[in-house]
Amino acid sequence: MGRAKERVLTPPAGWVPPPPPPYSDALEVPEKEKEPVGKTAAVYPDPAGYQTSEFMLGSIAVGIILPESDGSIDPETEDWSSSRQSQVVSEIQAGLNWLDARCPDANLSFVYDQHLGVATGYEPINHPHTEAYLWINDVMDALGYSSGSSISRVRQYDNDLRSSMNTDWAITIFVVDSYNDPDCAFTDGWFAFAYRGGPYEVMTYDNEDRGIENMDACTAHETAHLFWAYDEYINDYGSCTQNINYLGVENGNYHECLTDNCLMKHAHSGYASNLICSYTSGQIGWRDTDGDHIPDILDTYPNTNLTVYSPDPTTDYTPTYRGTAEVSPLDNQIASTRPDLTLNTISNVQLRVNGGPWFDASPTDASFNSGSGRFLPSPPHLRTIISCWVAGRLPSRSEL
Ligand SMILES: [Ca+2]
Ligand SMILES: [Ca+2]
Ligand SMILES: [Ca+2]
Ligand SMILES: [Ca+2]
Ligand SMILES: [Zn+2]
Repeated sequence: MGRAKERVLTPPAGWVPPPPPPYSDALEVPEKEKEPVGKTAAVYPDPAGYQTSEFMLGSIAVGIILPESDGSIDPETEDWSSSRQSQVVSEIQAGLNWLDARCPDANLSFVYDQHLGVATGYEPINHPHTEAYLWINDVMDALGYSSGSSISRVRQYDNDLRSSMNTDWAITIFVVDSYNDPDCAFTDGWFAFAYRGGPYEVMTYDNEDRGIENMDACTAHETAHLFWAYDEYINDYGSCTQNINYLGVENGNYHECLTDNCLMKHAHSGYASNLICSYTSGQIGWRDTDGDHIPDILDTYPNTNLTVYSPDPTTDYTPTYRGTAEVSPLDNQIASTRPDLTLNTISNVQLRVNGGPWFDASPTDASFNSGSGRFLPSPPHLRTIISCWVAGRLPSRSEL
């Protein structure tokens, strides 16, 4: 049976092809990479290895990695100059400082680990964004991370950054040189993307037609994705009810339900107008329902417990009382299987007997995640009331 010849239609004069379907530049980490078990599992209260950017509060280590093609695999078309590399770093820092300025209560701080010009055999800009793993694997290999997928390599790097820089979170920002590229975009038209929840975002030097001078806006937008923000412009998987983030905040400013400007709706005009809508704020963990300047995620009381002394009453004149004080994280709405996290710590535990003066309990562990007090009580035939006061971000007390 013969096959019909393919028909080739000539478009009428003046015809403009329809734009490609709009894609969300926020990617979901593949299912098998989402919550790997084993060595990355959480040791309470530390985050699991896959929780590198769970909510945007506290200190953030930022790896800035600029791949440099060396011609060993692909023909070379780009070469960084040090002045353009400096531009990239200062634009990124401006974008992150912009986020800090939007929410002082988030207490954000950033520390940087810069790798400007890591050799790769590929010319990243001459690949589709779906092949980013090729050059990411290459540069992560050069940085000492040579096993696993590109996501897992960058995660390992993020975790190392977090521990060496002693921060709450870590993210990686790759910037691909696009200086000589005609459309300043990957071969499939993408020019920036990020994984929701981390571990990395990718930008091109020129941000398509927006120019390096607008990389700060792009950085703020992509970094919000790393901390679970959704896009609000029309896109292939957006909806008003999508709500996968720590607080479970819906995408209420998605273009179908609300038209407010926002960093996540119009990255550049939202940025220029200093606009982050309340939905995006909630998605990245900035919501403060009671307005006391302590974000909801950290606005929790520690749990305290004094252990009843046995026997009661006792004839022991020097009984040792024990108790525990623990931070109590808010439920993590991303998934019930993901550990709940908090940045709160127990800073002090105090005791008093029968309304007397407060005195410090002695911790039995260095981190004060449990505390015990030793003291001489009043004569044991009298009823003794022991009070425990725990200072965390918010104090808590219990009585025995
Ligand atoms: Ca090169
Ligand atoms: Ca291109
Ligand atoms: Ca700028
Ligand atoms: Ca609050
Ligand atoms: Zn986006």
